[in-house]
Amino acid sequence: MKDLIETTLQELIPPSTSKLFEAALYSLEGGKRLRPLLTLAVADTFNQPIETALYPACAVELIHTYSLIHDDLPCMDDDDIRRDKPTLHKAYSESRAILTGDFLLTYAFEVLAKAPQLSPNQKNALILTLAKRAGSEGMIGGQVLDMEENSHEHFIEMRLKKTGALISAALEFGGIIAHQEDLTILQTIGRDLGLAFQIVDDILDEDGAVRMLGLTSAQKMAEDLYHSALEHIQTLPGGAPLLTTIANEMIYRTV
Ligand code: GRG
Repeated sequence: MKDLIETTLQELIPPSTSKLFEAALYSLEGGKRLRPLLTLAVADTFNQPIETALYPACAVELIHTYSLIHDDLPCMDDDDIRRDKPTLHKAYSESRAILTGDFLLTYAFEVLAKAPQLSPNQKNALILTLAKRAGSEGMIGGQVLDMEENSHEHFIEMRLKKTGALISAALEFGGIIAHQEDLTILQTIGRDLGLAFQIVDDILDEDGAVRMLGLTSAQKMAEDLYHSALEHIQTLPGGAPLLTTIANEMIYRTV
């Protein structure tokens, strides 16, 4: 499945002489593709052909990559390394990093609008879902809380929005593509898995949740959330073994 994601990303952003595409490809390279894998796994769970989910799955990865590029900028987290190589603003320039992030964000919505084999209603639902999850009530709202607010007070809310919202979008996408009317269970899984994923990230960075709760409590919180997500995953058709595997990889990752 990861191969299909890579091939589709190459189709969407082919190697070219464009400086923008060159920088976009540089940043896209090396991601684990967890979010697009979630979309494909949910579509597969509901017996939907994977091909119909590829463009939407890649749109989520484009948004995720844009968020990493902008998050790494000197005015945000000021990071030097991303995906095992220099961050985009280090390898190129700050202006190129801002514009490449802007391009990936904009292009994600173009990719949804031109996704093959989906109805206008499905595309509309995908666009609305991604806009909401990536926007002020989701990822950007979470980033604002992270940068500007008392992070202790907003401990859960910040993590749910900053990280959980896009993971939820990835799962909801699978449901929309598979014509599911009720996305509540996918949203619940997204909430638990997204929060657990961010707490694991805090643990690996020895930051955030660890400073606030201590290592043991942070680990217990991540475990509890992961098991809650698993219980919900197991109520999906066939017990959703593929989704279980990806959820497991997200929580028990070593990098
Ligand atoms: C600046 C618009 C804007 C948003 C920033 C999501 C986010 C908000 C910033 C990303 C920084 C970060 C480390 C967030 C925590 C979530 C996380 C662990 C991201 C890394 O995701 P992986 O492990 O990365 O899936 P790869 O590289 O494998 O895709």
